[in-house]
This record gives sequence, C-alpha cells and structure tokens, in this order.
Amino acid sequence: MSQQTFNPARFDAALTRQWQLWGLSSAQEMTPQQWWQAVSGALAELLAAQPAAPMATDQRHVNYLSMEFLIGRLTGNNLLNLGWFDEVKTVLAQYDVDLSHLLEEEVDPALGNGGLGRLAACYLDSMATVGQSAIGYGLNYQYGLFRQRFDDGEQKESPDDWHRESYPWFRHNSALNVTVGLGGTVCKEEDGRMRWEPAFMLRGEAWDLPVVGYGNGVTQPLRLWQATHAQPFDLSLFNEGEFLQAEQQGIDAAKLTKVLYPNDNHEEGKRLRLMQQYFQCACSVADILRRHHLAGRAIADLPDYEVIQLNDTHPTIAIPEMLRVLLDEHQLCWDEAWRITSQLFAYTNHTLMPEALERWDEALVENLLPRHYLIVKEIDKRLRKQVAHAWPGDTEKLAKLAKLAILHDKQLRMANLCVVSGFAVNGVAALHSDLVVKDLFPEYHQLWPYKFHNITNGITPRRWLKQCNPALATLIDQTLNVEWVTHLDALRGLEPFAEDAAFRERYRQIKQDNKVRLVAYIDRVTGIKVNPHAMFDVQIKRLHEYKRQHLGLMHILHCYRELRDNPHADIVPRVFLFGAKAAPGYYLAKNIIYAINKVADVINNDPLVGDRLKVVFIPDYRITAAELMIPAADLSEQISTAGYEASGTGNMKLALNGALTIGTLDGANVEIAEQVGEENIFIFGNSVDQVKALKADGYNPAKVRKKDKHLDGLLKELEHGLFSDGDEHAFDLMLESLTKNGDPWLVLADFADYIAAQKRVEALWRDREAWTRAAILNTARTGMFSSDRAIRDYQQRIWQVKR
Ligand code: DL6
Repeated sequence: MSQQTFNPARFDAALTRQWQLWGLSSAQEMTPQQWWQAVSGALAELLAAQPAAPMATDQRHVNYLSMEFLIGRLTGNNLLNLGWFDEVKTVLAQYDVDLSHLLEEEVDPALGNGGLGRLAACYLDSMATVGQSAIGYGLNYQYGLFRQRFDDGEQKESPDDWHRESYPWFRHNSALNVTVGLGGTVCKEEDGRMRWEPAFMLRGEAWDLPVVGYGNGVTQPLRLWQATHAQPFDLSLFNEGEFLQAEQQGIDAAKLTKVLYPNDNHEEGKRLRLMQQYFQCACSVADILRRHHLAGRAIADLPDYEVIQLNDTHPTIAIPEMLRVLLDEHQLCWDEAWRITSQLFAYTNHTLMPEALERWDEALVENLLPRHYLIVKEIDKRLRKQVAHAWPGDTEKLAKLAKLAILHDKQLRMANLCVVSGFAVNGVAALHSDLVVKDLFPEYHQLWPYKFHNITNGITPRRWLKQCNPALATLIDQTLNVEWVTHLDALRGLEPFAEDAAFRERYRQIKQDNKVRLVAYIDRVTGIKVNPHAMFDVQIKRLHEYKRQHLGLMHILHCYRELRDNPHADIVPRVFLFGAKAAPGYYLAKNIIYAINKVADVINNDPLVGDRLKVVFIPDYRITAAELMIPAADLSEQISTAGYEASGTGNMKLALNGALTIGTLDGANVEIAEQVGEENIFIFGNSVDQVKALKADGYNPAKVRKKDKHLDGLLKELEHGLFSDGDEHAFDLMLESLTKNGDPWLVLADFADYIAAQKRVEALWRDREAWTRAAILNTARTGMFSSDRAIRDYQQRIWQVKR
C-alpha cells in the first residue's frame, strides 16, 4: 500500500467550496477559526473521495467497541499520517496563512476520561497503519470530559461543548441509521420463541471520523453513534409497569449521547449510563451484521470474518444483544447462537480495582432490557451447571459459584459475563495480566486457561513522538536514516550515540527548546514564571488516590523543608508539574488538588525559594497539553501503589521522549525497567507482594509516622495550616485518609524509599552527561511500547487469522 498523493488543485478547489458555502466572497474573509474549519473540511472531502486501499483478506475484521475514544486534535495528525503537511503548508502560504497557527484553532475532542480512551485512539491509529481492517465503534457525546479551572486552588468544572455539529471531520451517512428499542415486555410466541416488544424506539445515527494510516493510503472509520427520536412515542406502550410509567417523561433520546460520564476507575451504576451502553452496543451489533449481510455471507460464518474487541466491560451488553438478534431475529437455536457469539467476543480488562468492576442491579437490567435479562439468566444457568460438574462437592461448588456466577446478590457482574461468553481475555501489562489470573479470575483460569493472555499496552509513535516532538523526530531521522516511525524497535540504533558527546549535545538542546516552549505555555495559562534550566519533574494522569499525587506532594514538602532548614542548600532546582482532573464527585481527589495548589501558592511566592522550586498545576489537562508537556519532561513520576496501575501509557510516552522514570514496580513500569535497564530508571517502594504482606499484617500508618520524625513534621505542617492561611481543616479529607483511615494506598509506607530514590535522581542530574546518556537510552530502548507492536500481538494471540 502506498501513500496517497496530494493534488494541490483539488485541495484548493475543495477549500474554495468551503468558504463559498459560508456565503463569503473570498478566502481572505475567513476568520482563523474558519480557516481551520475550511482546511479540515477540504481534507475530509478529499479523503472521502479516495478509493479504499486494499486490505489483507485473510484476517478477521476488528470491531473495536469502546465507550471512549480520546482522539485529541485530528487535523495535524491526519496531515502527518497522510504525508501532506508540507504541501498543505505551501498552498496556505500563498494565502498568507500559517499552517501551525491554524492548527491551534482546533478544539480538542475530549471523548474519553484518560488511559482507556486514549489507548483506544492509539489502537485505531495502529490498526490503520499496520493494515488491520477495523472499525472503532463509540458514542458521539455532545459534551466531552468537563473543562477544569481552579478557583483559589479548588477544581471547578464546566461543560465541554466541543461543537460536534460543526466539527469538519465528521461524515454522516443516514443510510447507516439504526433503530434501537428500550424497555417493554417479552412475549412467548406460539412456536415457543421469544419476542421483545420495546416500549421506546430510538434512532442511532452514524457519525464517522476518518482514521488515517501512516503513509499507506488506508483510511477507516471511527463510527460514533448519536441518539435521536425514532418516532413520536407510542403512548399505548407506556402501561407496562411502574418503572417505565414513572420514566416516560424522562426518556429523551437526545439525552442519551449528551454527556460522557466523567469517571475513571470508578463505576456509577446509573440508569442513563446503562442506556448509553446498550444504545452503543445495539447500533454497533446491527452495523456489524448489516456489513456481513451486505457481503453476502452466511450468518453461521460470522466469526470467520469478524471479531468484537470489548474495551473493558462497558460494551458487554453487546454479548446478549448479539444472542438476541441471532435467536429472535435469525431464529437460530441456542447452541448455534452461542457457538457464533462465543467465538466473536474478546475482552480487555483495564483494572483490578473492585469499585471499577461493573455490576448492574438485576432489576434495572430487567426493566430496561427484559429480553437481554432472560438471555443472561440462561447463560448463568448453563454456567452453574458447568461449575457443578467441575467442582462437584457441595461446599466447594457453592464457594466457586459465589465467585463465578454472572448473576449474584441481585447483581449482574459484567466482567464475569465477558469471561464466560468470550473466547479471550487479556490484561494490559505483564504484571497486570498475571494478577488478572491470580487475583481476579483464578477459577475461570482453571476452567479455561487458554482464554487468558497478556497484551502490554502501546502508544502511537506518530502522535507521541513525530508530531509532538518534531525536533527529536528529525534528529532521529538524520541519525538513523531508517523508517523508525512504523518500526519503533529501530530506535535501538540510537544506543551507540549515547556515547557520542556531539549527539548528546543536540539531544539536550532539543529537550531544552521543548522546555522553553512549555515555559511560555505555563506563563500563558497560569501566569507562573518558571526557570527553563530547572529539572522538569512531571506527574500527569487522572487524579486518583492509588496514583498517589499526594506522595509527590510529600516530596515537594520535603524539598521546601530542606531549603528552610538551610537556605543556602545546594539543591537541584526543580519545577514540579502536575496535570490531572478529578471526577467531580470524588471529593478526596479534589482535596488533593486543592492541597497541591495551596502548597504551590506558598512555595512559588516565598522569596527564600526564588526560582529554585516552583510548583505548577496545569489547569484543564488534556491531550493538547500532554503534547507540550511530554517532550519537555526530564523526570516522569509513575508512583502508584504497586498492584493497582494496570499498565499506564503516560509512562511509555514520557520515556520515549527521554524523561527518566521514578516509579514503583507497577503496571508497565516493570517492563520499562526491563527495557531501559535498571541504571536508567529509579525504582523504589514496596512491591506487589510486599504491599499484600503489609496489608495482611495489619499495616498501621501511625507507627510509620511515629518512627519517622521528618515525615511527622511534614504532616504537621499540613495539619497546622502552614499552607492554608491557618485553616487546620483545609486538607482533612486527604490527611484523614493518610492517618486515621489507615493510609490504604501506603503513601507513608513508601515515603522514605521515595525520598531516597529522589536523592539518586538528584545525583544523576548533577552529572549532565550521564543524565543525557540515560535519557537517550530511554528513547532508544522503548521501541517495544509502540502500539503497532501491541496490535500485532492482538493479531497473533487473539484475533488470529481464521482462513
Ligand atoms: O489500559 C489503558 C489504561 C491503563 O494504562 C491504566 O493503567 C488503567 O488505569 C486504565 N484503566 C481505566 C479504567 N477504566 N475502566 N474501567 O481507564 O486503562
């Protein structure tokens, strides 16, 4: 497959059509925002007119179902993947328009919360790039993840209207409309078959975004479903039970895809969320079957041609939906419908945290999806038989059932439904996949060991190196002279250059320039002036206790104390940079943000400190901010409690861009350490086994505090209001968790070792050449974290060539 050729005349004509449609009389009348719209609209038009690149025919087509796709800005990325950046720049220069400025006009579609949604976006990029035919299926939310600002240090949220109605990359095809039912009843026909009569019908509209492969002419869709009314409500269907009667006013189709739930690693169990999930799944299943039917293929052959990858359990309801369609609409018998379904679905687990494992009240499922509920009951019944057979003894069988059953304690356990009904389950890093087997699903593993896999996450080198760090990409081009962007392992070729002083100087200068670029951004969004020669110490990720931003805060307090004890101390100057959103209802996380901001206020304004320490919480952290922060980072903070971060992908992006990691042996940090070598990473803290042992032994943070006077002193400063204008309760939520509530994330237990690791960081930083050498080796040795590798792993281990 080859790159698509750019035709300047056709582009110019498409551009002209854009401004003519707005009724303007010349291109010069366009505002900067309209320029972005027009250029993107013109590119989308050209792309849609391109013939489809031929794809391999011996592979199953991947349907990637995800409630979140955190795609980030598209225009620059699409230009880069198309290889048209310079040509478009030249055309625009003739209009006196600067392409780079124009790209800043784009909104950042925030259709995801964090890791899981961004991973989905990286995987779409890689599937298009490696030539894996695929569609991403998601929802077209009117409001993406909330916007964040700080009011006297406190997080405040506002809606993120990203104006999907005028987003120029969308293509809408009404021929793909789908009708989706909800509620109602199930009747038994004379022939014994079930018929679902929904109370409400909604319409799903398909809004497609193009996913462009890198330099190979492939474009395939990310299909986002949007809900509208199918027809005026049929009031005669409303008399089916109290629940729906009470809700008749509330079922407003447009509400369904109005807003993304802002939770990460936590499930809310809200009715609207279940409706969103079902709506997405019903539309996607219908679309998959429509394509299969259109290709003239038999329904029995569906699993030979299609695979459905579930991005966590959020789209699990697609499983009973597929069964329903096969049973009720295609009139297959249970065994055949089950054979097809159980060869179609594969499930990726992204978390072990109990509060993130989805469970739905049976009553809610029964009310909203009565036919699906019956189907799940049937799956559960058959599973119970299998358990009885595998563990015949009464007590043993009961114990296993308590863990394995899908319906239990009046709840439907979605992860269990996935494992039972799918043909593959994978974790997202070696350690995590191991824990999925050992801690989450040991019994299922006993029943079906062949279902379990590891696929370590990956990141796309297009966005996360070539696009966000163009100077480093150019240096690599010039040094290696090979196509590393699609073969990231080739970065190993940089290893010898770590010993080359001239190369180190160039590498260092690029980092420095990226820092200067970030300094300007920090000044613009916060007004804080920071020293570009200080170490940029970066912790960017969602705000969650297990990620332990408060451990980072304790280190900042330690540095500040050091300076107050000895104002002339020769400390390493640092800029501590945070970027994180807390779910609006997660008050403890918001309290941690508040604490960091209040500490920042004091330190940043203390003349004793000057520019030796600065603390900056970048507001409204999102993909666009990450693209500026990652290339400028010196130190990457990956300090979660061991056993709780499934993988992390920020850790990969930062290491690839030459930041050294300080981290626990958690998630993919373990594999990063293996790749870069232990001398090029700073590992500290309790391991998974030690964490388990500490908890089993009745870990008591008060004892740690009593023994460590220094730590005790730092906590007292927070408790006594030193950073909160004397308010002794400002940080109660955070402090109570650390002390009275047992420090569940072992912040105090890891504190001393963390500080010791930070000392090692400082020692290496003082040796400029040694630091740069280690940074180069991080870039050179993180090629395995390309999402292209991850997609090839999925192809080989899970999706497999069937024909
Ligand atoms: O696999 C992508 C990403 C991991 O890198 C993170 O470690 C993990 O926390 C995140 N998980 C979620 C959980 N959402 N749910 N369910 O976003 O997935």
